[in-house]
Amino acid sequence: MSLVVVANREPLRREGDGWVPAVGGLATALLPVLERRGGAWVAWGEKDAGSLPLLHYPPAAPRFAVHRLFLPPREVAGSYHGMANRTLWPLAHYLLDRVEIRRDFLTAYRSTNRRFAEAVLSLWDDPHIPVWVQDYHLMLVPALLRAARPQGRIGFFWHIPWPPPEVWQVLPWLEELLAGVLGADLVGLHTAEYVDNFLATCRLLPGAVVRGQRVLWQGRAVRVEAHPIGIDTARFRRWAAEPRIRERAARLRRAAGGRFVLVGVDRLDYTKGIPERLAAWERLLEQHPQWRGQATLYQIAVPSRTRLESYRQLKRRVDEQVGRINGAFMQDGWLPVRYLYRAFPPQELVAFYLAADVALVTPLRDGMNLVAQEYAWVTENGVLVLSNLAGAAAVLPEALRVNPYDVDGLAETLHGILASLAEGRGRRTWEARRAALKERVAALDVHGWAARFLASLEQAPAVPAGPPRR
Ligand code: GDG
Repeated sequence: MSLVVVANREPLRREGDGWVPAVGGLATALLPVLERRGGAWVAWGEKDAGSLPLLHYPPAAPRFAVHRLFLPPREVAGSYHGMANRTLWPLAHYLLDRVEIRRDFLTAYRSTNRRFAEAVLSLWDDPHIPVWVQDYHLMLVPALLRAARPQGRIGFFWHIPWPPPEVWQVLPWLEELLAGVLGADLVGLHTAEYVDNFLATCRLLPGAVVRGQRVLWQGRAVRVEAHPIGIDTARFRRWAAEPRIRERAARLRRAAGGRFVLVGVDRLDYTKGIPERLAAWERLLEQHPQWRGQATLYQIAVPSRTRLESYRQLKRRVDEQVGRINGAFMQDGWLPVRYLYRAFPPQELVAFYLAADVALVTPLRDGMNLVAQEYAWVTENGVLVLSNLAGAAAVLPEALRVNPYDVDGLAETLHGILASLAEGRGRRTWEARRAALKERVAALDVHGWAARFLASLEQAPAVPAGPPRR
């Protein structure tokens, strides 16, 4: 065994009688690493962990094991649906009026984090084997592991934005959570901005000293680095070449009827800016009637966190908006919005990417946003419109950047893009941007992401910090 990954989500999903890799960045990035190195993945076994605590993978010639934890439903309610999704998620996305501060959430979070840490400790027999803890569900785990194995090699990656200290100060238990994360040797975030914010937040922690990109804490030096995540470029290239997918893309264009297709692909989450995007689309159709009958927006919204009232509310809002826009503008079989509220396998998303002249990736905040990279990588003649508040904007500077809150501005930008495409203006510039973006996405490939983080984690430990000077 040579690597232990700890994440809230398991990396495999059921298909028929067997298990196949889950869709999504983390499983894609880390399953091949685990297959190569051997190791273990510790996760919440959401459905049936009681009866199936251990899975070996790949089934024919197992290389690693998935340890699936059973979590009592009450604890899931407080820790996952509570602290993770109703406190930390909105806070990290700067949406302070949605943050719920509740002590029972903290109590449950402490106890699930303890269960995860105990599961790791039961199989982590050699402190040289790196343990890599993932994301905001597990902030206390690094310190729990550190307390039990002072010499252990522990990494932590934060997948969502890390806001500045002024935002974190809303949280009464910031110190406890931050001390939890600082149990790691290496903390990874997507961008330099998040790294700066993380370091600035550590200055709020009594006893922590920030030196360059290190935090001196309890006699150790914790390194903090930007490691922007990418996509599996080889896989997306293969999908984009499949005749079945290309035919599907052509059908989507024909079904749309007009000249132009736009696409949005998001989990239905209030951070993704879907109502603002639809409002911009509505504004455009009101103010520039020449696009009626000519341009169609495919909006895919993948159901997400449907147990939470705020997500149900968002769904009602989006349903209503789509109904209103289609009711107002539909004509002769043309629909301004084609709304799909369901999940799609990623290869089918590729058909939408190939079909679209414009992708609208306009989150209000986003740690990275992989849809932006997927579209930029796959598209052959499209334009990527990207929120300047997504982590992806830092790594894809050639995208056309917008402020997702500025509905009028977004409507005018879209009008400008459609007009330039319709008139064939600026073709060279769009081509140059597209080529530059493809190079960026190639360099960010997810296999490199995992390799770079682990290489940094496995470097000789940082020089002992010595007593902190102030
Ligand atoms: C978090 C952070 C950060 C899309 N539709 C379906 C589907 N997808 C895939 C996409 C894409 C992924 O899901 C979505 O990734 P994002 O990055 O856009 O967003 P989050 O889920 O919020 O992820 C984010 C990421 O972690 C990685 O660090 O970039 O900022 O919020 O790859 O293709 N997958 C399935 N069905 C769909 O219908 N199964």
